[in-house]
Amino acid sequence: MTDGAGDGNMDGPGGGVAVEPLGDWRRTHLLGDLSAELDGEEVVVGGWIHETRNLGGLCFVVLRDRSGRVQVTLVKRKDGPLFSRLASLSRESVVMVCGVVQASEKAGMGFEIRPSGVKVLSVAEAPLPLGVADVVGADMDTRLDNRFLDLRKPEVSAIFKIRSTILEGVRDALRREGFVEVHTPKIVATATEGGTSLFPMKYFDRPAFLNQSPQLYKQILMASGLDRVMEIGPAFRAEEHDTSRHLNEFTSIDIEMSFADEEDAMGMLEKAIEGAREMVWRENQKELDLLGISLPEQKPPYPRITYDECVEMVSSRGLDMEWGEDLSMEATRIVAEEMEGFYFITRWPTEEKPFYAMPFEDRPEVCRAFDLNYREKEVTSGAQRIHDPVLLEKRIRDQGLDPRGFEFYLRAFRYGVPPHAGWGLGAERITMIFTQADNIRECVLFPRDRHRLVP
Ligand code: AMO
Repeated sequence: MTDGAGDGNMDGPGGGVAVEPLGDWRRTHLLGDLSAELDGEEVVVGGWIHETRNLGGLCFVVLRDRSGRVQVTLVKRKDGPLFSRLASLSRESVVMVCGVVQASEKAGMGFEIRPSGVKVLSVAEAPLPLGVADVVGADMDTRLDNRFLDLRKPEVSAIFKIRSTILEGVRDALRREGFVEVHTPKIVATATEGGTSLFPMKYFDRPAFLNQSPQLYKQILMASGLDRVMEIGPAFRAEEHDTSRHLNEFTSIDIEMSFADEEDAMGMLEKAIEGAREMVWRENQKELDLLGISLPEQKPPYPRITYDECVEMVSSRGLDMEWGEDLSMEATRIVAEEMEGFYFITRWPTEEKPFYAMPFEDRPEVCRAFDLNYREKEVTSGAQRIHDPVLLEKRIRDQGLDPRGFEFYLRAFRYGVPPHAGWGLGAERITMIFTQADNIRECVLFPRDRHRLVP
């Protein structure tokens, strides 16, 4: 490996500092893997210049990568050109450093790197639109406009590391239960969750929409014999909401399972969430510590309360509520005060839920639908579905929809389909709970909301 200082230079954009090609330099370690135990070992590391303290004869450069930070110590008298090259670089420039790990009681971490070579790979312009090392928080819009910089803060990227583990934990739990991961179309001709919240688009010369949910497709797959399917994918809702809980594009974790009712689906949801919780607990202690939080301790089974009981509870607290209407924010808050953490609300009014929810045989005004809430936040809805094509077509009509638009879906129920149930869990909503984020935008890299289409 050649010493990068001074060879193959090209003038960079940042104040005439030369940048160099990567060449044959490769990292031997991530910064977080270094320790005083490697005393005397030669290493090659790469990262961003987090901060520089130049004391004249001595310069401390703190390098940062995804795993941590390390101090590189330069001595002017000994390091000559290396010193001037590294000490003068702007914050957030990207460098590789080759050097020796030196145990040192004076260094904050008990060791430092004494460099023998440096490669400047990219020079950051100054001033930065968003400070990375600053303790003072920027407003949400500035952060999202400069998300790539925002994510360099470990407490911001921690959320996405946890989100990644949540998805892995859910996937792992479901695969163990025999679920097949599928991908259904996002460009569709029909509404599933109600016609008002669709984003229209043009599909060549035909009108089409961005899908609100894989609902119809995952149900069609129950007629395919795949038996248990799961999908993690985007869902689009043209809702005008401008809240801390709603996005216009979110990631939906969906399942559908055959020969099952809503109770089976609820049990599977408990397994999925518990699988995610255990995996985050095992793999993300560092991120949880960074965020200064601990995971919810509640284990399944989660308590269940019926819609009827909710109405009773809410009315007994003096809030006016008609049987049949959705739970208002205020009503949900009252219920959440009684129920801790995760809880299911079951047996919803049939008219309150989508056409595909299965009504109870002996009380058809109530259906086999459920929500899972965490405190006052809804995280999942699900149901046992209607699998009788005649009843299904009637329910589509009852809800003012045109069955002709659903012909491709109804067909799947005419040639043998088992009873089935499933749910949709919002990836951002569950990430909010696990990371204690108070705004859903913290849990999505590039949010699409009422105002935000870029970046
Ligand atoms: P629902 O419309 O309740 O049900 O959505 C399921 C879950 O998706 C999440 N979610 C959202 N997250 C962020 N922003 C939004 N605008 C948003 N809308 C929904 C929530 C919600 O609980 N087909 C059914 C599911 C099923 O029955 O299988 C459905 O889509 O966490």
